[in-house]
Amino acid sequence: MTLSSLGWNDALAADFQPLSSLDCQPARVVCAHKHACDVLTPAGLFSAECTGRMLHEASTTADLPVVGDWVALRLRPGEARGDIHTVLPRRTRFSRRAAGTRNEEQIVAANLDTVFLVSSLDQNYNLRRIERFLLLAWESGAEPVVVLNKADLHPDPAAACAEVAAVAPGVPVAVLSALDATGLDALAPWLLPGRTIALLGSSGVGKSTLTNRLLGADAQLVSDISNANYKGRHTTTRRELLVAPSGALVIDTPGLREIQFWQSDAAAVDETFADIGPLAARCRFHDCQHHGEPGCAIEAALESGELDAARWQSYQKLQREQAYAARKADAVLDRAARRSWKKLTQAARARAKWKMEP
Ligand SMILES: Nc1nc2c(ncn2[C@@H]2O[C@H](COP(=O)(O)OP(=O)(O)OP(=O)(O)O)[C@@H](O)[C@H]2O)c(=O)[nH]1
Ligand SMILES: [Mg+2]
Ligand SMILES: [Zn+2]
Repeated sequence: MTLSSLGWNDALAADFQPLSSLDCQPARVVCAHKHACDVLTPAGLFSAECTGRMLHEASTTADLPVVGDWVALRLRPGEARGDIHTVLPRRTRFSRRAAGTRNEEQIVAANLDTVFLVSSLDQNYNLRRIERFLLLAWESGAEPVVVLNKADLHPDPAAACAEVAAVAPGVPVAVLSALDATGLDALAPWLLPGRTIALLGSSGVGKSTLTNRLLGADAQLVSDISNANYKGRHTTTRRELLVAPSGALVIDTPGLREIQFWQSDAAAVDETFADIGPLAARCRFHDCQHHGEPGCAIEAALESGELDAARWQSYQKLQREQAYAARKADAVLDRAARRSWKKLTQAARARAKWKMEP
């Protein structure tokens, strides 16, 4: 295994350059716990802890490593363990708002090239949920692919595929059954060496079943380090990022129950609803509210059936949520800025006082 087979590239190398003097090496996070991680390097798998300094300087959990991150690792001499000094800047990140009331970003996985948005063609099949996932995927910066699993449970998978393609303009849609191992070939274009793919979706849609299919039977055994070379504690490790036989790096994630947006941007809404923008551009007034104005192309399209009413409602709802999330994120930034300003001014006052004292 080489760094590039783990997804390393020139841009990451440039970011890492100043850290190499710290006696650190790059490592990829395959599983993140609270303050510790399992990381993979060309030499194998290691347990690693964040340094106290790193924990101290982390202002939110988003500053701590997540699966898929690249970190600067310093190995402890003679041990299969090391310390994480920093997280390298993330290329892409799949985030949502943390569950509960806290207004905090939860990063589900980082440095993804592709996200497989897995839905099941059973009673949980839901176009509106697919739209929500698509919105998160567009915000992540990774390329989305909709995967419709459990085709064996649907009377007409092709019809479902067409329906999904209509709400996911420009996004590839694959229909398959992970259980029967049918239709898996459709995913081959993304399963490329050194490319990182995360499987995301609600609980029970078959992400882990599909992951196992993509990885083959011995996947869990691939490239685990032989701890025989190292003294010290034996470490048990759990992995979420695994290497597929094709060389692709596959991340299985736990099912997302709530899909709340984090600092979502309006561009992601436009991408998710790529059919609506051009339609609205045909309204007579450029600031048309699509609410009774003359020459409204949206209302005409709703009437003719060209635009599905449920999709239009979903668009409006997600747009409102997006605007709300953006306002909230701004407020958090404001508070953080004010806090650090207060610290600065307090320090300055303390200095001034100290100078004035005889
Ligand atoms: N009929 C059918 N069942 C499937 C298929 N894929 C997965 N399942 C079943 O769906 C159930 C849930 O599968 P998992 O792979 O655990 O789902 P998951 O998405 O990983 O769920 P979480 O880990 O909770 O997020 C299991 O009972 C699987 O056997 C499929 O293609 N067809
Ligand atoms: Mg699972
Ligand atoms: Zn209009």
